[in-house]
Amino acid sequence: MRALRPTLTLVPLFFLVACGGSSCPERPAPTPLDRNTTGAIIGAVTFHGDPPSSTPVPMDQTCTKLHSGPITAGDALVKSHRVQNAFVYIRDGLGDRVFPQPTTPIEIDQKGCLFIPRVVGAETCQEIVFLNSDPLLHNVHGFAKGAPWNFSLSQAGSRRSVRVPEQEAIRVGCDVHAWMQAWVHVVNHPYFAVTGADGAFTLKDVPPGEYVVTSVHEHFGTRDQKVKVGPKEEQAIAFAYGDSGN
Ligand SMILES: [Cu+2]
Repeated sequence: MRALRPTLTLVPLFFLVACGGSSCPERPAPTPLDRNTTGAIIGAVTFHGDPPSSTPVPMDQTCTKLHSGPITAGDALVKSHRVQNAFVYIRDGLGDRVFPQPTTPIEIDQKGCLFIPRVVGAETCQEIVFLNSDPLLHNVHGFAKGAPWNFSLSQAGSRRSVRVPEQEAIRVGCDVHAWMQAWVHVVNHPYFAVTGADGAFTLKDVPPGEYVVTSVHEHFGTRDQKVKVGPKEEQAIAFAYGDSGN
């Protein structure tokens, strides 16, 4: 007769996902998307006039040692009139369409005592992983209106996830290092982009329709553009900040 062994139920730590007290229900069945008719919205975000400079970062000694050159916050990156880190998304026009829940996580690293990247987009309830690549304590404080979160990532390699159930633009900070800041823009569909150094964006697989597309920048503010996308059309729009703001 075999000896009875105690059964241990182990809950791996990585299954403990913070959701700020709100639940993330399964999405209803996605609305069929006919890819034979979908189009695209492309364009660029520009700034005209004297380009603002990114805020210098007054890092402490420990964090400064992780860098070899000058450090800026990356909050106002403009090069050749092109605006980096603008969040561009379809704000209106998708109606009640439901899209498949994304299964790939978004990652934000805490590296060199900065959040990298500084601006991300995510879908509602998509896994957002925060990790710490620095040999020191960081904290992740998400100032979400509905479901704020606040936890520590104590050492290099520490990671923890959140899922945000509501559409919201969330400022994220580190309570240990006051200069650390990131923005997580949460929407309930896949039509969003964060501009790179060339200021460009592409929203692919857009169903035919009339939309309001919005650009959000943490310093330059919000701009709207209306656009009509016909079957298989690629429509170009532009967002301009600064002197000739539209
Ligand atoms: Cu920190």
